[in-house]
Amino acid sequence: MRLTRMVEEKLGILSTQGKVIGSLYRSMGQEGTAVGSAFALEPEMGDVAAPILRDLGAVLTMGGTPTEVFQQYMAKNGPTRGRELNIHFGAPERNFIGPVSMLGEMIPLMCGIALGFKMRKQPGVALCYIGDGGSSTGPTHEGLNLAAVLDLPFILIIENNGYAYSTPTERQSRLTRFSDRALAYGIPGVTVDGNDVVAVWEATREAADRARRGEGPTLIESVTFRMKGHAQHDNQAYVPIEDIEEWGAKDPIVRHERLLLETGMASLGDIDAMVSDIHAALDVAVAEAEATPMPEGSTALLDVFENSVAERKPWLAPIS
Ligand SMILES: Cc1ncc(C[n+]2csc(CCOP(=O)(O)OP(=O)(O)O)c2C)c(N)n1
Repeated sequence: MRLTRMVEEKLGILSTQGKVIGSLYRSMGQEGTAVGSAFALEPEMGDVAAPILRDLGAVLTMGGTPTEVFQQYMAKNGPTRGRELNIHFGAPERNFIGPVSMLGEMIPLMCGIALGFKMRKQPGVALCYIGDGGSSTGPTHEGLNLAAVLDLPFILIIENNGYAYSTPTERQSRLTRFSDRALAYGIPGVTVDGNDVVAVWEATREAADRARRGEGPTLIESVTFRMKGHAQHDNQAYVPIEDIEEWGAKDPIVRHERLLLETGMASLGDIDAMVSDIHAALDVAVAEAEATPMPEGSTALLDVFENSVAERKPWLAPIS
């Protein structure tokens, strides 16, 4: 969680320096949801996650590196070689899949992966994330219904962070608990404190165990708060300041550090040392990303569509 926060803080600096291409999407306040859930997966059993914009913590937990994240944000010759930005990248060999931008579309897609696990009798579980806003889209319903009727090893986490861009949650749904939607699909639904990383871990672990036992999907609503605007350009003037203060006091990192200190699992010195290590590692990662060249312009049209399309259509062919 601390690594996630610090990567985004570094990105804030890079953005101010004009080095970030496109916008910067923060997940501040939501690290407990992303990290707790991804940590509950068992990559060696084949489990796969599909992180979206507020889930940098899941990307890093699954083995995405800060260097890759910086390269993506700077459109360098990194994971997607400038074809995609921010955390729109995946590494199937490291068990995380890059997102399709159209909100909700990852749900049927991840159901396909879950169906593959089931048909091959493999123990893997597919975990998908969606925001409160994205949960209103058609594919969310279609996907979850499909997962339910086919008893797929699938988990959907609805990250209820109070806003979808500027639309507050009460304009998104008449329900006060998104987990109540599970009833309509005939599957279990739980609401969890998304700022309690251990609670998120436990709920996801339980859902993964169920899925592995062949008992089908679970819907988890993680209640949290988007502490920054939709992206760097959004000053979230529409969010009451009292709400930001209230949720700031429930910061998932501070809460977990308190737990570690109170239970004696870590000392202040341990935490300080960890933060120093992260600082040093991120300096290296930024330097690596800055030293990475921009992708070759002549290749810009390759790997966007299937490459033979570029070869067949002269106007799509690489520019020489
Ligand atoms: C189908 C679709 N509609 C609109 C968008 C543009 N869009 C991207 S993120 C976003 C807000 C999403 O809100 P929410 O799902 O609550 O997630 P949050 O940003 O709060 O994490 C919108 C409208 C999109 N990507 N896909």
